Amino acid sequence: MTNLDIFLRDRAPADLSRLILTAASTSMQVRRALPFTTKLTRGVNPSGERQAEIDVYANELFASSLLATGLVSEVASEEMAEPRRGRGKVHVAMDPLDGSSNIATNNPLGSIFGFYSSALPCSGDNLVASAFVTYGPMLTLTFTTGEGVHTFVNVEGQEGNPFILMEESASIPEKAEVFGLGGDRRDWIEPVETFVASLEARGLKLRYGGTFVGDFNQVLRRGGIFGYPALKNKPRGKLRVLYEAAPMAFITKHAGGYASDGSRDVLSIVPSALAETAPLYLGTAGLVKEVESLIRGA
Ligand code: AFP
Repeated sequence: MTNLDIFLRDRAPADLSRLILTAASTSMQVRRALPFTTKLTRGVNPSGERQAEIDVYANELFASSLLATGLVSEVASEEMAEPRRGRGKVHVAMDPLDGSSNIATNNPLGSIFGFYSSALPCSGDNLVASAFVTYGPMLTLTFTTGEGVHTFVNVEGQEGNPFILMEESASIPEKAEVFGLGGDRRDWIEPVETFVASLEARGLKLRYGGTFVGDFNQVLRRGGIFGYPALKNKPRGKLRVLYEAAPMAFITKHAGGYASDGSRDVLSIVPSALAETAPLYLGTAGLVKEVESLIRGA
């Protein structure tokens, strides 16, 4: 059994290792708090979405634990209008609790982190690492520092660091089995409607639970495509570039897949605002390139 701290020691720079270990240990506190933080608050986040108690709680825990390392220059979050400043070098952008509208229905939830080498907002080309936590039947941490995509599972009560290696150097299967696209199907742009009809004709299974992280795990393991497309009434989609799309695109790239906004690589997008959104299609490279050329050709 390989513990997370031992694994990172040989494979990642000390500062990134420390930040990934901090996100992992803090996620255990978030998981323990889930049963007690299921309600909505009166607050709204900078994207105008109602904040659940767990959004606010997770945001506070992750922001303060990451800043306490002394390695962080700023922490920007889906739940905060302005970043919090630190005295370190790494720029962190996070979605502290992804899928909070799923907590009441006890569906998978997540936390997403992007570790950037440049001041925010900036493009995903400046990512040096990214990670996501899945609060599902198991508590898992999946990350890359640019050398493969690795998943660790939380095992309480055992020797050393409580995160144990579950899968090393994952790669997204070329043979696609599943698809999941968000938004109301009536609002999908025409090329997306055509694309999904062809996936169904090829026998791919629909897997969409309403939490990006949970749905992405399906694609990572079984091959296929996840997306939150451009909608007729929302041409820029819903998912935030800095906090959600770019960090997951970085993991997709290092698992041999591809991520597009319909016209270009998501990692090349230079957002002009912290909470800027973009359409997103990611997963098996061949499939994503297919929908990209349909959209470009439209
Ligand atoms: P919440 O955090 O508000 O639950 O939103 C989750 C999310 O950002 C992402 O995880 C999902 O893929 C997507 O939104 C679900 O959006 P729809 O509810 O419009 O399908």
